[in-house]
Amino acid sequence: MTKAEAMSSPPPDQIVSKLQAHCAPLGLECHPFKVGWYNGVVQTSFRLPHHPDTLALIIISTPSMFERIFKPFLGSAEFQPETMDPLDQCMKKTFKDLAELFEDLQVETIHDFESHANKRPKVLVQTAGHVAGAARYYQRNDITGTDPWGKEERIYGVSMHPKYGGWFALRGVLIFKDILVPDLEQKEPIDCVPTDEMKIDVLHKYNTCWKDWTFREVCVNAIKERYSEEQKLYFETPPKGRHKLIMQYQL
Ligand code: B12
Repeated sequence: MTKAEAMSSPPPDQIVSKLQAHCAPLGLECHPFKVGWYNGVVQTSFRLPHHPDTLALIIISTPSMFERIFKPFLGSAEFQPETMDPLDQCMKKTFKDLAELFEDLQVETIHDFESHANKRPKVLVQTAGHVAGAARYYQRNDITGTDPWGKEERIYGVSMHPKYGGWFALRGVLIFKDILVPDLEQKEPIDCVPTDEMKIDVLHKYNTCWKDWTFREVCVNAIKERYSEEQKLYFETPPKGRHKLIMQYQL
């Protein structure tokens, strides 16, 4: 970046507050982090190729995203049935719109569903959400006592949000390639699954019976909002059967 470009960039605080203001009415949250915080914990193969002080934001969908942007998107001319997954299409458009708010800056968008040719995800959104202080990522090795699983068993980790418990998703990241934020302060994500017993419970439910929604309720904090019955029905329905629901939303 040249000196002139650096001088013309808006201050990082303004970038973050502008994005937060745009995200809130869409049922989205965004939380800033430094690429270096993320790269500091993931294996080399998952690292993002940017300066450690580069500004990035994790984008989270809260329960109201479904009604606020997804259903309206399905009724819009931009929706192209029979191409890619409808929600992925909606998120692609939304991320594009968010990036276009900063037309003078180089903004890279990476979605949760994007992977490299070798199938490795382009970004690990649970780790990004944790280092940004947005939603704590619980992994098997967070259990301080002995855990109930066999050594060889693969137990996937799960993120939990202080307001929404498990009723949210991590949709991807925006990376401001030219913006360095050496002074950004890291926030510890709130621990809403504090005991070993609760951690075992949430990991067990997430790994064995995620379809019944119960892992989403394991949280000591009062859950502020959950998915609507309509949203639950959409996600419970296998992708092949969703076109019927989509047609109903379009009426
Ligand atoms: C591949 C994938 C799957 C695979 C494999 C799961 C897995 N975790 O590997 C399968 C198909 C099984 C799957 C299933 C599901 N998935 Co899935 N999946 C993903 C995806 C695309 C990538 C995950 C991945 O490959 N990780 C790679 C491994 C190696 O990462 P890792 O174990 O976290 O290891 C890293 C960390 O340990 C980190 N690290 C090391 N030390 C430290 C220290 C700290 C402090 C931290 C923070 C990190 C850290 O470094 C490691 C990498 O080097 C993510 C989206 C994404 N892009 O991240 C969604 C995601 C994990 N899935 C999600 C969900 C909801 C599901 C399902 C419920 C189905 C669904 N979509 O509704 C089921 C539940 C699991 C089950 N019981 O089957 C959500 C989880 C939300 C949450 N609350 O956590 C995600 C984040 C998608 C999203 N949009 O929100 N999934």
